[in-house]
Amino acid sequence: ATTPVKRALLSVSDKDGIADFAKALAGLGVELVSTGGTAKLLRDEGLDVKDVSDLTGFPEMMDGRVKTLHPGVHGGLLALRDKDDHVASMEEHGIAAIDLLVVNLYPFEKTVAAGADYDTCIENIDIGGPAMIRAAAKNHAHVGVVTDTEDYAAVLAELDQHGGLSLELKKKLAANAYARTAAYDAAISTWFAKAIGDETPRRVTVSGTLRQSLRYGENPHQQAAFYVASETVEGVSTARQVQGKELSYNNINDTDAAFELVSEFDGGEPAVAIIKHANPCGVATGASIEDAYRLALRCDPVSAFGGIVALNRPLTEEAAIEITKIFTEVVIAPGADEAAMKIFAAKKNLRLLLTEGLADAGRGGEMLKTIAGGLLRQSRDAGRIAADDLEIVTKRQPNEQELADLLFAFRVAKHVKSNAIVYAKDGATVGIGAGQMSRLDSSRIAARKSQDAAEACGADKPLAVGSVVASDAFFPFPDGLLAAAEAGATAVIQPGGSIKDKDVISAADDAGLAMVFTGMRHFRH
Ligand code: 93A
Repeated sequence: ATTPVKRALLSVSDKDGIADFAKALAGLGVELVSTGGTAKLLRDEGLDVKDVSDLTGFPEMMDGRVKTLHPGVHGGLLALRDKDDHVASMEEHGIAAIDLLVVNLYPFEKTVAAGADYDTCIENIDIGGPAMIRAAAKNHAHVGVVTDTEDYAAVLAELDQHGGLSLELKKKLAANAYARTAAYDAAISTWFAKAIGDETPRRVTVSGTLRQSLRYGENPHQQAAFYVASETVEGVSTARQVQGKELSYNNINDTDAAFELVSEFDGGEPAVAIIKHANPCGVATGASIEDAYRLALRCDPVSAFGGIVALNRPLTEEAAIEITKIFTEVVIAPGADEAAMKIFAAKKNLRLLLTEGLADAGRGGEMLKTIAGGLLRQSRDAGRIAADDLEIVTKRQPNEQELADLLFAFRVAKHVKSNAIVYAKDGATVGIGAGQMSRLDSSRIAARKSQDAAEACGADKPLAVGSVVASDAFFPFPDGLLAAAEAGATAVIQPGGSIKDKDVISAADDAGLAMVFTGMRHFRH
């Protein structure tokens, strides 16, 4: 099952490491065949290389669209070496067996990510490469197929030690090769659907590349791994971990929630979000990042224990001192200064992730959720409410501070699992009710949290007194709203749109509340 490698075909767009790899192959006595650009590079490195056109008897033509699509190549990849009639066909047609195929494809994904125009994207659809990859992978009993630069070392190691490739490695390479062509076509079909404005393509394809196998999933009996998409977005998938234990499944999920939330506060003041179980237990803006952290922590210091902290500014020494006062699992921030890093270094287990900047909260993209036997697909909730979008529905208008807090609270509520109720005051949450089946229960929980927070910080009245309240969806009845008024809220932000809106508005008027409608709902499940 170990097959020798006498001839290798190398055709790569990403030329990283190819010269060294080819040199090593040549050193092992392997004959090299290459397409134009790859052949030129290898010759410049002093290697002896045959042109693919020597195998095909055709020049590369049509801007390179046709270079390897020929029986001289595909026969050499697909022929069964142990089948007489296959061998006879090779001899009859002068086809040379190819034992190792090294191909990486035209950079379609990168071309799209760079915002290239339609024609450029089309030109970057590789045809010959995937055809060769699929052929070689089908014939893995005889052919090794390398589609990732990171596999060069493993191939060389086997050739060096065993003088050939083991069936085990060839199977592994073949499986990865089909995953590569599948991902490639997934990227093309996704781009195409977008380019023609098809929001509901007949088929959806998802792809990702393994970043990290995880010790377990949400629970220890669940197997898990972390895959990253080809499209890069600032956040947990692109951040650099500078210290701490390996991230767990729940860490990654919560860190994502935390960073997405704090990225809502891009242009504004320093902001901090503390996340537990994918819900914020405190979010605040402040004069400084350490100030914002203290205020975020004040909202629910009990839940913040073992939480995930996201910052919209680089971590400072002062913030690092504050954060390390309690047990925190992960901190993610767009940078950290030296002094802050020193303080964190003393907490070996604390994971610190650094990003280059914030995520674009208004970006598009899609969300996928698996259900039993299927997938649900929707566009990302990129909705952001600004002051101009608001409709004031009560007799009383919100004052300037209330208005700012309403917008803040609604932006936070977008990141709280439904039903979401968020009390906020002076740019900081003071009570959050999440994930309840009734909006009234979320209201009650948020109010209770604000009492607990008051007790914890020694305030003489619940923090919700004099606050504003946000609801991710409309109040179906006045009860939830009245609970908020009772808790001390003076202004309300909610989507509106209930058949009982009239009753809710008059209840707000009776309670002296100011209320605004956003016309946009932010369910999150
Ligand atoms: O335009 S293609 O689809 N037509 C082909 O016949 C073909 N054969 C290999 N592109 C083709 N390739 C691709 O060329 C390979 O997948 C590789 O990405 C690239 C290498 O070209 P060069 O060696 O000229 O840089």
